[in-house]
Amino acid sequence: MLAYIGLGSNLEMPAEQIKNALAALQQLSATKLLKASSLYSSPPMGPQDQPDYINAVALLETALKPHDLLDQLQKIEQQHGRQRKRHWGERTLDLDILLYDAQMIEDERLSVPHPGLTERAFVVYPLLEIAGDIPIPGQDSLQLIASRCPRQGLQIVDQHQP
Ligand code: ROI
Repeated sequence: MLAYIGLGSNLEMPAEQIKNALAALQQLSATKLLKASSLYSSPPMGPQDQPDYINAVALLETALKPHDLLDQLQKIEQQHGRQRKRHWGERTLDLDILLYDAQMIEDERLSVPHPGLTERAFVVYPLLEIAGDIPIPGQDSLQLIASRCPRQGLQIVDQHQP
């Protein structure tokens, strides 16, 4: 199965947090890291009195089922000292399942496709970089979503080295 993961951090050397998280994804059992986007910076969405974020998107090939993958992602967040100070506030590391194959999942733990996927430039543009014009279940194509999504101050900080 193919899963796209969103990564975000705005505490404790965010770029390092993202790179370490990508290394941890590479170590997951029954999983291969197929692609990672560049690192992007953006002003916070939500309360403005917090540092800018670093975001990226990764593509995994995985045999883990969605909820098992979520367990593993939450374990990585904890191992990397996840702190969350307030709702929509600063965090050390955030890992979200954006897409899991063409599945639509809606329960108390998971919303896939991730609901932020259509409005958040820091998800849309990194995803577009590695996925191109993929279909999003229940939504318009990513290209069309991007064409309607302002960049919201999003900038590439670390061009992906192939
Ligand atoms: N804002 C940006 N720019 N990037 C994020 O990853 C991010 N994550 C969040 C909230 C607090 C909504 N704002 C964000 O969870």
